[in-house]
Amino acid sequence: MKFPENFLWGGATAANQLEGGYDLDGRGLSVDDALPGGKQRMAIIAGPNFDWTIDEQQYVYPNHQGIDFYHHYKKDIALFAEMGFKAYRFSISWSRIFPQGDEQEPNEAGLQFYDLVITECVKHHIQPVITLSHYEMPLYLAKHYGGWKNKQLIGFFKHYAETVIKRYSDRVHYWLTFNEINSAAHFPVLSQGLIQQNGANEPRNIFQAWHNQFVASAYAVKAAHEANPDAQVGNMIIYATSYAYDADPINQLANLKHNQAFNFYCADVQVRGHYPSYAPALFKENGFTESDLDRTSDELALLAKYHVDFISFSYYMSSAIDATGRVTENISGNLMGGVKNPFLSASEWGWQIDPTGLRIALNELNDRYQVPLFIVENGLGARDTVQADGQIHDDYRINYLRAHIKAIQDALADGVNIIGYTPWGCIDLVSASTGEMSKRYGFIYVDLDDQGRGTLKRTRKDSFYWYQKVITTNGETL
Ligand code: BGP
Repeated sequence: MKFPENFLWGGATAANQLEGGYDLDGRGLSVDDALPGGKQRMAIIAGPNFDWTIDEQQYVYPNHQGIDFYHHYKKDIALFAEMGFKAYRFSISWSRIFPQGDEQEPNEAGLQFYDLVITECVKHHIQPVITLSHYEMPLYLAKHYGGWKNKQLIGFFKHYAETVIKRYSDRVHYWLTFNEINSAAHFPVLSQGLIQQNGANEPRNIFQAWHNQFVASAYAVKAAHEANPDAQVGNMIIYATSYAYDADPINQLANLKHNQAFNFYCADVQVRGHYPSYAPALFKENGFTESDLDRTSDELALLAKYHVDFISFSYYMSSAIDATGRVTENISGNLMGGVKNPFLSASEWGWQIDPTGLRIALNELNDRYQVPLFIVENGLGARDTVQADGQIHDDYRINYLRAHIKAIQDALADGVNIIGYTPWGCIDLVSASTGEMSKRYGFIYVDLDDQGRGTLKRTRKDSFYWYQKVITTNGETL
């Protein structure tokens, strides 16, 4: 099966994990700047209970320097072009544009930085695919407004989205609203600026925050379509194909419920434009009722009118559900929890590797929504070593990606409409879950360690040349 002619091969990154320059040219701090790297990080992200009242001057963690894309973007984009990228997915740092988040006037220096990045992409015939909010928001909005559970954030985000969409829409056709919006179930601090002190431990707040994000996302769809009728706006979810552990109906039912609550809930609203019929039952399971949510009829009308044009999603792993409790072997590190699937191996971080699960994901999403699908993240986090010859021979990464691209090819043959593939961390960057450099995904190696030491030198890995060939042959040579 051939890949479609205009298939968007490329790569993906996020501002907070890559840019650095966190305090340059008027940028404000973001939620991610308050999070350290290393062992404490996962506990905070998943907890999330930590003291973020400490002096902001102390937020000087090595991970905030990213890989200094802020000063290397030209070189880096040239390397993407050398691989043949048709698309580059990156995010705008909201606090670079609105340092606190609640200002009227944007920070012109911040806007200019993305002008430069976009111009560079266009110069190399690379389509920018822009995520409006990727795991960060102005820290001020989290601290002083309580994060996304506060409805005022809708207006702030609307203003931010309109500002950047108006500014860039002559050159940008693809927009994504909130990165992995459904991940708030696991990481409310990154996704919604919610910590325990402002209500993350009450599911009702997470659902209210989701509703507010749905409305904010609908405003972004409206702004993008008004600015450019050809603009395409996608939602962005983390999709982890989920299996019932066995044919026991109890497990099958638990898996169905898990899919509703995790894989589908946000997409159902953002793609179909209305809340699914199982929503009241889901609220009840989470200890609250429909009337506890503040959802106005105007907002619901907006959701119906400005649903997204396509679905984008990340895919790294699958999970297996055993509700009977018969299986006791849990899989440590698999983000979505669940039990160990005996048919699968896992990465060093416990993410279960499952290319067939990607084919299933694509079919499931296609069956349910019938809209174009864009895989905007996929990849293997691994520790790379620079060999004696100065090169990085990352055949493990090539094997992972090859198997997943084959699965995409199979899904195309199944009849699924897939518009692109942008593997995660196309250049090494700081990991979201560990806050460290040593978990790498890139085709391009960056000389930087977990303490922020290194020359920042970029080196093409073996996977660089392999992916270059994949793109030049439009997926025929894998
Ligand atoms: C996704 C996030 C990314 C990214 C990726 C890999 O969930 O959208 O920001 O980091 O996962 O995760 P990690 O860096 O934790 O390995």
